[in-house]
Amino acid sequence: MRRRQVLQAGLAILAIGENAFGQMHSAPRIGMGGMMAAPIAPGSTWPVGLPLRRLQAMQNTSAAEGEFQGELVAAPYMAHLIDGPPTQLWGYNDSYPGPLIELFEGQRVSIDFLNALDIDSTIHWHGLAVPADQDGSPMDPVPPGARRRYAFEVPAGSAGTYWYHPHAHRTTTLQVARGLAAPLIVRSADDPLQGIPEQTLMITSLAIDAGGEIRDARPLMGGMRGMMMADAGEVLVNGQRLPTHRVDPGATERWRILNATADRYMRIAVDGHRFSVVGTDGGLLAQPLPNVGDWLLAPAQRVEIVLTVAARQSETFLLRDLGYGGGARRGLGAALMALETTDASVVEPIELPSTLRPIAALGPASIRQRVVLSSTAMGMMGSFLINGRSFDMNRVDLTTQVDRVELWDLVNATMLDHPMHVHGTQFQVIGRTVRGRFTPASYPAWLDTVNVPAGETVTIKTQQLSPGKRMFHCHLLPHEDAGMMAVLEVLPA
Ligand SMILES: [Cu+2]
Repeated sequence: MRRRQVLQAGLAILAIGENAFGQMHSAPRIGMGGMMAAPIAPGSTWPVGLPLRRLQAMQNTSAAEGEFQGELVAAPYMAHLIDGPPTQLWGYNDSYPGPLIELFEGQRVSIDFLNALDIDSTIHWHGLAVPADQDGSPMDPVPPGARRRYAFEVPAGSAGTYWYHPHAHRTTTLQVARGLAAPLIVRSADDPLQGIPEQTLMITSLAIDAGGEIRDARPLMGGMRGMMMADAGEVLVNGQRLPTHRVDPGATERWRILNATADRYMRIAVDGHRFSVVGTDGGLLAQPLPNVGDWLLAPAQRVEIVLTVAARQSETFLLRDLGYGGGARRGLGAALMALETTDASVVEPIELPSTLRPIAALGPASIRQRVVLSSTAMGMMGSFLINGRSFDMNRVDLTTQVDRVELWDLVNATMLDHPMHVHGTQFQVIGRTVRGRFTPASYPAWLDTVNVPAGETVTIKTQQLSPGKRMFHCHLLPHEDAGMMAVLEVLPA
């Protein structure tokens, strides 16, 4: 009891220290120094150290075999996040994060959506290959007060960790920053990691001012305000600030970690631990990637790791964002979650299988496209462009054909990193070119979002499986809203 109180006090001090770093826009590495007040109301505190909330899966209201039915309402609601005034969030079904949707490969899904906000919204099923007209793109807005049904089939082989969020024209940042984001997990009947206990860790950020209001979450016209917003936010796991996750010493767990922040790069690490990476955006790797110390998680990316906790009783280790320099002002770093071992006896670790799930080679590419990311003369303050143009949903910027395998060279001619996201498919990174020197990717992985570092070229192999117009954009959401988005038209084969 006493030890626990001491620990929580320690976490509180740590949290305040981290806040100080966030406020000072300072070094990418985090430290313990700095004792400034938290950026919320005087006398209010954000509770830390509470037991990690386990996200509950949304109930399937269909009794039919192979079918999932549910309802999502996007609406403002009052949430009690801090020991202080309540905060008006925008939530799916009055929850933050929104409800976890758990699906199975091959399932027919139908989700009724009611937009109870006062602006257009959509639901984008990030990373899932659903038909273009069910993808919740800005071309398909759901007006305030309107309902629509999203219907699609969960693709075979798509088991993995996804999320859903609004994708309305010019207001995606606003809507995500106010709370509209939620995890979606696709399961397969033959998961090779089935026996390993699992946690979903949904990382979001929220900026709350002294009155309990969401700060700086307004539609953004340029990059500058977005930067301010990102720097000011508190990073939360499953909607909680620095929660405590208790496990038995020596236990092995599978964590699905989602970067669902609007615009924050994170480099994930656990103090005193190394882990195996077993999956990326689109699901499992072919083989576990062992002995990993930290992992870059760009905005919108997911990673699945398997971690064997130290065989030591009653100790605390922090899951951290170590910070990342490549996004310029975005490398802040933060403590995300305390991993605390119980005083139970040490349990036996679970061995990982040597192979997970084969990753199909996409076959030879029949065409190579060049996609240049650039910025206007104003640079950081102005617009970011794709092939010299700002987003116009009435224009087609790139074309492809159903099933055609293509190489895309994503050339970043700006001074910032951009996490680039292609709708409707999962692609593979072939390699990176830095100062003219090409380095092939060392293992295949399914991604829907790839970080393209400043000045580098990332080459991906990609294929679209159904016709229609798809979005291709930067997932730093303020960049997307400011026009760093293109239309990819997929023509019938
Ligand atoms: Cu960008």
